[in-house]
Amino acid sequence: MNYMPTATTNTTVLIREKKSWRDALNYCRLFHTDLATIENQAENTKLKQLLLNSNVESAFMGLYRDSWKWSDQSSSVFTAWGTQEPNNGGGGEYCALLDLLYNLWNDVSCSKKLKFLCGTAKKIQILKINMQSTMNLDVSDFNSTILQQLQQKLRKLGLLSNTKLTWRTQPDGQIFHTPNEPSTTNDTQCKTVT
Ligand SMILES: [Ca+2]
Repeated sequence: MNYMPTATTNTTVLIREKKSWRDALNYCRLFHTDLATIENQAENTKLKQLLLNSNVESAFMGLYRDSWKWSDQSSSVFTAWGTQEPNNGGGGEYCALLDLLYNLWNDVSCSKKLKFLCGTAKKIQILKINMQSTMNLDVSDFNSTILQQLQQKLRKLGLLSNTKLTWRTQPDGQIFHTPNEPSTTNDTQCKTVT
């Protein structure tokens, strides 16, 4: 089996239920991946737009101190603090907020109950498989059976139970390709999504 390069895509969801930063973190880790990380201007703009479209003024993200770091261990150095922020107002502002009203990041008390942004990391891995058959069968008829067996085998090797395994359709619309005779090998691909 050939392991192809993996790709990671991130999505961010807004949770409207108000929670303290710590409770928000627990919620995100339970139902998503972590509190959201904002790593560049494009993401910052996208998330501000998400709040705007959702009619939500502000929301917690994963940034906290001391010193400032992201809850998902991201090493991102991007920041978009307001000019007077982070000001640690009153000496107890240890969690970061994306604030649409003032168009900035602000440090606020972690015990404040606020809406929050959860990030979900989706990891995609593409596997290329060579199959050999002693019989002259059209494997297309058995693709779901083969996929089930493959999933069982990969589970035994440590595949996570929330991983979805699917065949990858080739640009020509086919899943399986038969190479030129005399080889009986079928070359195909499937992908796993965690
Ligand atoms: Ca502040």
